[in-house]
Amino acid sequence: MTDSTSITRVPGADGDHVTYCRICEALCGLIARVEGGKIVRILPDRANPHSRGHICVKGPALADVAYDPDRVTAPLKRIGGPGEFAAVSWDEALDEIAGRLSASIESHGANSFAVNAGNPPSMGWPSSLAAPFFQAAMGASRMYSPASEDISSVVLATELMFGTHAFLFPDLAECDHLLIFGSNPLVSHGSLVIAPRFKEDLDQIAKRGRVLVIDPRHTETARKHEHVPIIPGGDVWLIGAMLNTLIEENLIDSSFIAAHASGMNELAAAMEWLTPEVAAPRCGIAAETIRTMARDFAIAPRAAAMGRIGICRGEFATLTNLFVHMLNVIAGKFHRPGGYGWGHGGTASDTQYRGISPGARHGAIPSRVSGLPSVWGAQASVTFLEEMLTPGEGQIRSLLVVGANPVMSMPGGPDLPKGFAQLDLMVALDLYITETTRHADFVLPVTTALEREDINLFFMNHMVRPFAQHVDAVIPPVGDARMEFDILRDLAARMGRAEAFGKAAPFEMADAALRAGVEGRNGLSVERLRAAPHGMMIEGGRWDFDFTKRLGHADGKIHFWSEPIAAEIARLRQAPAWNPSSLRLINLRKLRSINSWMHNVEGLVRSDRASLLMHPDDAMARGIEDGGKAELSTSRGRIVVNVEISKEMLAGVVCYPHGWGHEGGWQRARATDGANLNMIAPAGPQSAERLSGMSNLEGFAVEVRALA
Ligand SMILES: Nc1nc2c(c(=O)[nH]1)N[C@H]1C(S)=C(S)[C@@H](COP(=O)(O)OP(=O)(O)OC[C@H]3O[C@@H](n4cnc5c(=O)[nH]c(N)nc54)[C@H](O)[C@@H]3O)O[C@H]1N2
Ligand SMILES: Nc1nc2c(c(=O)[nH]1)N[C@H]1C(S)=C(S)[C@@H](COP(=O)(O)OP(=O)(O)OC[C@H]3O[C@@H](n4cnc5c(=O)[nH]c(N)nc54)[C@H](O)[C@@H]3O)O[C@H]1N2
Ligand code: SF4
Ligand SMILES: [Mo]
Repeated sequence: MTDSTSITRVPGADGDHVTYCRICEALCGLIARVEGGKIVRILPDRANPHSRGHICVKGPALADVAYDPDRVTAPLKRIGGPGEFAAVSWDEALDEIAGRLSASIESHGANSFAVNAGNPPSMGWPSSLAAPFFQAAMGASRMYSPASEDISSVVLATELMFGTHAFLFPDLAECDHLLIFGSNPLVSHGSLVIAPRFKEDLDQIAKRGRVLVIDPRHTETARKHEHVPIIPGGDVWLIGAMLNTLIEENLIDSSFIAAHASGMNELAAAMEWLTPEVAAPRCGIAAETIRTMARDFAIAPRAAAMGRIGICRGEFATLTNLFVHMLNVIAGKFHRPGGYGWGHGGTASDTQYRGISPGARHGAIPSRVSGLPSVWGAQASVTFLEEMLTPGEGQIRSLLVVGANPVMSMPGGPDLPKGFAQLDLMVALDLYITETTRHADFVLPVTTALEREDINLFFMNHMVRPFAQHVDAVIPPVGDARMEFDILRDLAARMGRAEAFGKAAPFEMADAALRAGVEGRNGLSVERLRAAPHGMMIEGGRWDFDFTKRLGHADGKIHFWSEPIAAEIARLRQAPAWNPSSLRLINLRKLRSINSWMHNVEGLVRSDRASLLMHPDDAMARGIEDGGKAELSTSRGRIVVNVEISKEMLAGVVCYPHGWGHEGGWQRARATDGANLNMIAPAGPQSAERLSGMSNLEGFAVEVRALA
């Protein structure tokens, strides 16, 4: 326990500083102890009423990142080949960038400029605003992000059914029967549903009722609960057949559907063929089990079904996510205690939820060459390279990368440098010289979470128990690092284009959002949060609002039927069966890693290793030994991987993490021996789901061969 009398708020002052982790969505409360101006320890903040002392190994490692000798702490300018940089002053860097970017945009047009914004900046408030504001300042429309490896399919499913992008999530606090499709919250700590004590929530649900984990791997979460093994990509069949059963056996909430939904009859007719018998061989689950799962779910009074990344990136990612939404609504689990629906946190308001801005609508900004749709304003990653390489109006000629590592995180990422080489200018804002930033003309140093004031604004509305926190910086910026927002506003000003950043500072905008939100009437404001450094629970009342005011379709209904839904169900019906002779690959998240960027922390990587998990029968059939090396290949190429034989895997399915196989200036990371999975993942515009532009990263065909 920390002694509250030693709490200080002055950045860099000795004593204990209250802060929170921004590595994953759990946003655990932290206490950073400063001595002699340096952080000497990071502890859990037991006084944080939301995380109540929960942290994982990665939280304390934020200090290792802050003080990492490999960290970029001065603006760097390229003086030679990739990775060859010299330190320059901020003025020199920003003036030269302003001049070159202005010239490039003047000769090639605003849409020759593109932004690639990554996951880490989206975890903070001012940092998440920086890239979109700069994009607007340039008048450019193309934004690349990890959305198409992460959330585009679920965002689109929500848009099609509800006419909004607000996230729907299960009420873990009161649920008694939870279905988890493709998520491993005991390792990931949850995504799009925020509960830092997810593990405890699941234990409580299991005590009251049941937790079913539908996953091809016997995961950490599956081991503690009821595991339903599934063939990768089988969820669309399983859930479709569960819907078919509910309709067939009339286990549907008819009065809710009559009042609030449209298209039920069309959907029912279109699902008639998708019986449990048809689905069973496609998902590897017996027809009777599918029926029982559907019935048990329907009759449980407080039940919810949630999905996450394991169902977001297969060949039918959007339809799978539509089916999860439909399962909840049709079985009568929507917007009720223990069920599934929107949150009611700090900034939630009917106006904020309702509708979608024109630029964020599905397909508003189609890709230039292949015409893949944008989702939520984001371009499909698989079009990035061709948009750099294909000549013509709108060819990407200048690029700003803010906290993204697409060479590691996008399918086909290792080919992106071919595109980077054609650019007039590439600027990156990052903590490290990475596989991506080593190709930039300038790398500009940014602050870590410990060096900035922040507020958990973006995350408030999908917390199981709404919570708000504002924190000050723990230490001043290390070296010459600056906040993304300040860097890009300064750069836009030097280009004479700062108006898009507006007059309001980020925390004034946050204050306005809080005051406009549901708790605004109760006096929630930044000032009030400043007075509660450990953060405060905000009792929005999860179901205490009129959900119909948030439905964005013109008819005010939840749509079960529309042209895209019809087309996807028809496409499913025609889908060829999987050839069982080839192996399928799924992705793995590990506790000590976060995507591609914490492998330079000795304490984390020492006992972490990228290995291909493989079922004993599959290994034996190929003469592969535990701990041996193997070649993992697809039609795109081959990588060498370590093999771990594991009964966790379903036979026929192998599993490997992304974010390994390092190059660049992070020396410890470079010494690790993994390989970049996105070198062999399906890439290029043909590989994506056409409807959402979602990358096909889950369950693709691979071959594995023993290496001597
Ligand atoms: N420690 C750690 N935590 C993280 C991250 C990290 O890198 N490390 N990354 C963060 C990020 S960016 C995100 S988006 C979240 C993601 O959060 P989660 O979605 O919980 O992430 P995963 O742990 O990858 O869980 C996905 C699960 O889906 C399973 N799966 C794969 N294919 C299928 C399938 O076809 N059907 C079904 N039913 N299951 C399938 C996988 O075996 C895996 O167990 O995690 C966040 N948290
Ligand atoms: N094959 C495969 N590919 C995947 C996934 C998968 O499961 N399998 N997962 C996908 C998912 S869900 C995601 S979210 C993406 C992640 O994709 P990205 O966001 O592109 O990659 P990250 O590894 O999160 O790292 C981004 C960069 O941010 C830097 N960084 C860290 N903190 C900060 C900061 O505060 N500010 C700034 N400016 N930079 C910072 C890091 O040094 C790193 O270079 O990967 C996706 N790609
Ligand atoms: S679970 Fe770990 S990485 Fe995620 S917020 Fe908490 S301490 Fe940070
Ligand atoms: Mo993600």
